[in-house]
Amino acid sequence: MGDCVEFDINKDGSGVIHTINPRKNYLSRKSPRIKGASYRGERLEQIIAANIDNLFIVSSILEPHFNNKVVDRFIVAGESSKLTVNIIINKKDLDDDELVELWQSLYTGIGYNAIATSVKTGEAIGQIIKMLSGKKSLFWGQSGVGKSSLLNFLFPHLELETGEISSYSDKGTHTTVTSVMHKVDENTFIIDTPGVREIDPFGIRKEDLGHYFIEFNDFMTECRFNTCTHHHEPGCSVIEAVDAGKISLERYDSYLRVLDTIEEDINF
Ligand SMILES: Nc1nc2c(ncn2[C@@H]2O[C@H](COP(=O)(O)OP(=O)(O)O)[C@@H](O)[C@H]2O)c(=O)[nH]1
Ligand SMILES: [Mg+2]
Ligand SMILES: [Zn+2]
Repeated sequence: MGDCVEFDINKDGSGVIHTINPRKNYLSRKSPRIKGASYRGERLEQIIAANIDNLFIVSSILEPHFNNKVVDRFIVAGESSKLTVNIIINKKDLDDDELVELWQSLYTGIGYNAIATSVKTGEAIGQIIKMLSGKKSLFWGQSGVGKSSLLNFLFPHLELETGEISSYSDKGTHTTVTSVMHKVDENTFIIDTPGVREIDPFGIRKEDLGHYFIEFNDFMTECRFNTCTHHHEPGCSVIEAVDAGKISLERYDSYLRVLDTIEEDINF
């Protein structure tokens, strides 16, 4: 979805695609495991969308509860796909404890554009509309966080269904994930994706993962070993930065969790 193609029009009006232009970027993941499959087959790369100007990782502070581990996995997928990553924390109206501000400042401190919104009050939604105009944007996040509600608020004519239950069956992973691209005007496109429960950043090597936790980059070059995975190695500057409070413990913990799944899953 989202590829730019060149095509010829036949006399009868049908078209023939002759060139798919190179992709500026694309977002992919490993195809979900098929439950009960007996073979230990290779999980193939699945392209979710191509040539995206802005990725919006959408979460909510409550209902469902903000889960920074999930957000960080989305960030890794976005960074490793060379997307411009933005973070939306929605349902700010439900937050009595000012938790939104804490998470927002963590992510803005790293350098991300993190926006706290409420579809109920309309707060900060004007900020988003400016970023969407004339661009191709992808809205990505768990089911129920308010992606479709946000898009309806911004573009009422879309009339997207909201409040639907998760597209996943109770049994879990054997489901199809389909994204829908909405044309808002001549140059503005939004891709709305149903809840994606499991994100497997595709094809990331252990020693490369640190690059996708962008605040690690300042320190990584100082690690004693250039193959350092910032896990246990002596002379690791990332671990030193965590100990010194220069890298947040929450983010480092996310990093370790993603690292762990790479060890289990990827064989090169
Ligand atoms: N309180 C509150 N509820 C919201 C907000 N945004 C969405 N919702 C509700 O959250 C539920 C899920 O929204 P939906 O847009 O379908 O989420 P999606 O699965 O991410 O597309 C719906 O019942 C919405 O009315 C918000 O900012 N505040
Ligand atoms: Mg939706
Ligand atoms: Zn290190």
